Order: sequence, then C-alpha cells, then structure tokens
Amino acid sequence: MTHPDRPDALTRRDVAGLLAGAAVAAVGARPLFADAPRAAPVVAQQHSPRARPRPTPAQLAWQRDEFALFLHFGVNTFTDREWGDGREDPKIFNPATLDARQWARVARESGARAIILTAKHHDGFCLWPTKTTAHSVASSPWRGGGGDVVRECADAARAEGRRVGLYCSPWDRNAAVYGDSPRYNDMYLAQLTELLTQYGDIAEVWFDGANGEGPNGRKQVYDWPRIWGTVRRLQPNAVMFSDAGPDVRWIGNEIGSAGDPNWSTVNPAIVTAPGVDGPEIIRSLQHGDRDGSVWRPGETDVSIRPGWFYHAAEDEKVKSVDALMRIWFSSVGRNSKLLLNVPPNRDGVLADADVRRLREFREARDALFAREVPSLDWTWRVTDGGRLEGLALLPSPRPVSVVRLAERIEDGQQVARYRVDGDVGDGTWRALAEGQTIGYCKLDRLDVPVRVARLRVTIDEFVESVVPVQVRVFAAAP
Ligand code: FUL
Repeated sequence: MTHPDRPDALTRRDVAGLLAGAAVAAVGARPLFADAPRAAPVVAQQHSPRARPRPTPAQLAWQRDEFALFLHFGVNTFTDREWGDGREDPKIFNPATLDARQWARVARESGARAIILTAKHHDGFCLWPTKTTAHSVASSPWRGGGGDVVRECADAARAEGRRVGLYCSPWDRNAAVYGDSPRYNDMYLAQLTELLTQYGDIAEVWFDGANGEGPNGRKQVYDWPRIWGTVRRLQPNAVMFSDAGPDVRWIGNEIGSAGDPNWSTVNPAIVTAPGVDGPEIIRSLQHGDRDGSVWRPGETDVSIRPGWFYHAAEDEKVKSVDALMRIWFSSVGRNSKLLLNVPPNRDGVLADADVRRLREFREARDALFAREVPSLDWTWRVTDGGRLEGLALLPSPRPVSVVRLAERIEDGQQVARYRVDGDVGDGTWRALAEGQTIGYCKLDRLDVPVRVARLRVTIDEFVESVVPVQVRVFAAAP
C-alpha cells in the first residue's frame, strides 16, 4: 500500500491498473458484472492527450510534495507586527536559541516535503548577510553579526531530506531606491542572485503580490520578464510562484481553500502580473481555466495561526486539528498543494503549541488513511452514452470513508465531471461522491462511512480525451 503522504510512489498495481484501463478503453469493454451497461466502440474518442497543456518536471515535483511548511520570520517576530515599515533597528533581531534543525525535523515529522522561508519580507530586513544593504542579519547582534538564517535553514532542510524554497518580497519598505524603478530592479535582482547562487538547489521562489505603496510617489515598476528570466537561468529546476506564476499560481485567498472545480490550466491573459485584483482575477486564481493554454497549478497558503508572524498573544489561537483537516481536503484534496505557515518565535524555534498541533494533524491524516482497501481490480468501459465507467469488487464489504481519485497529470487534466457510487450489497447503487475536476488528487470524505460491496466510478465529462483515473479507497475503523 502507498501512504497518501507518499502518493508519488504509485504501486505496481496502480500502474498496472492504469495501463489495463487504457487498454480496455481502446478495445472496448469486458463486462464484469451482470448489470454492467454494454460498451460502445470508443476509437472515435481517442484524441492525443498531448494536445492539452502538461506540467514540466519541476511542476510535477512541486505537486508531488503535496504539503510544505511556510516560515515567516524576521524583524516582525520581534516587534509583534505583521507588516514592518522598514524603519526597524536590525539590533532587535536576536533569536538567541535559533535552531533550524528543529524546523526541518518538525517539517519531516509532520509530512511536509519542503520548507519555504521568508528571506526578506516587506520590511526589507534580509535574513542573510547580503551585500545589497546593511539592513540585514549582519547588522544584528545574533551570532555576533556573523549569522545567516537562510544558510542554516537550507542546510537543515536538506539534512532532513526536505526541499528548500525562498520568499523574497518584491515590495521593500526599507530600500532607499525603491520606486526608482531601474535601480530597485537592479537591487532586487542582486538579492535574488545571491539567494539563488549561494544556497544550493532551490525548489521554489515565492513572489508575494502584496504591495501597500502609498500615495508618496514611490511607485515601483517591476521588471517581471527580467526577474523571471534570471530565476529561470540561475535555478532552472525551481518553480516560480506568484499570482501570475509563471509556474505556480496563488490560489486567490489565504484561508486554505482552493476553488472547486480547480483546473491546473489557466488563460495567461487574465492574471498578467503579481498584485492585480478584481473578481475575474480571483475567479481565475481560484478555479483556473478549463480551456487555458498554460499549465499553472494553484498553491494554497494559509497560516496555522491568525497572523503570518509569531505573536505570543496567538498561542491559544493555533488552528484545531479539525480545521487543519478541513484545509487538507480543500487544498490537497482539490488538486492544489498546501503551504502551511508555522512561524518561528523569538527564540528562533517553532512554538510548542504549533509543534503539538502539527503532530496531531499528522496523526489524524495517518488514521484517516490507514485502511486502504487493497486489491481493487478496476475494469473500465465506455458506455453507450460516451461515459467512462469503472467497476471494482471489494474483497469483502467495507465501510468506505474516503475516496481518492487521481488523473495521470503528466498527460494533462481531462476530467470535468465524475460520480462515485457504492453497491450496498443488494445491487442497489448509492451515491457516495460527485464532483467536477480531479487533476493530481481529488479527495472526497463521506460524512458517515457507507458499507459497500462494490464501487462504480463514472466519468461523465472529459475535456478532450477519455482516460482512466486512479481510484484509491479508504475504509473507516471497523
Ligand atoms: C501576503 C503578505 O502581505 C503577508 O504578510 C504574508 O507574507 C502572506 C503570505 O502574503 O501577501
């Protein structure tokens, strides 16, 4: 069995199932059950799946992570603010017992496969000893001014087998040249160049769209083509995140909820730059665009606390396990990736309350996905109505609690509407779940587990090509 936290590892059975499904679809159906509908010839429906946009290897690796930790850390941690104004004294930054190995260990133990650190937030304070400004850890008392949070975080993450991502805020409230567009673009490029050349392989570069430029004339015009081009050149295997990608898009809110449906394809003419706003933009970020020409899957960022930075006053407001589980289903379970923020405190460690909650969250997922129904032998057919239908007999009747559907997204995203039914044992089909998009992963949780003897998955609508999906089923505790 594969664990849902390791869905990248398709079992041989899964692969065989997909291949067998493809073969069935190509040659017609093999009736499995007496009441199975007759198959129609399906050759006409076979288009090349290659016509649809598809992910790059970097986008695939990003999606297969499923879950990453976001670490907001910096001068705000010490001022108790969310947005610093850039006038903070670097001397306030002194996380006496900073332990990046703890961050990385907690990431591994909680099942997060990557860590994204705020190397620079809007206040402009750099967590690495940059040559571009004195407003950095080098001017702080921490490690006698010789410290480098980015290095410690990157090294610790790799030591625990986690991938490293960096957030470097475009909006900078400290830089004197901010708003003098060419000069700030040069400075920002120099900062990115340091971050992308001195710290090994970077898996994700995170461009925040927030920008509170006031009416003070310091409006910065960012040179996005140059910025994106530089990242691509320096770290060709990194994905770039922003409202406008180019590789991964913001999901359009910060509450942990991807849209439903959620296409990984977008029309790139709708969201053209980070920080733009409007209903059509939010719709496209939340849902993607079914006929979009570009593969740009959505990342769901949300904080485990009300704020992004650590505030002692919020220690009692860490999200509950139930809330985190709902977020899991509305992010990972909706073809997105979860980026969960867990901010280090003033000591430079993740607070006990958060660490405990992450452990409980992991245990709750492990329990929910512990009883995968084994040995499901799916038989796929295309029905008279042009639907794709899969049938499988359970080894014995089981109380089904979660269904996990997956498309082979290497070939793009095709499914636009589906249903899952269970035969409760007497030949009566009962609806278990229905939805629109599937993509990399669609999770449907049943409010009350239903005891079923066999399962039927019907794909009612495809964009172009009829392709089988992978189905995994998890049972409730007996
Ligand atoms: C927002 C920022 O303004 C917040 O401070 C935080 O970094 C969040 C992830 O993105 O746009």
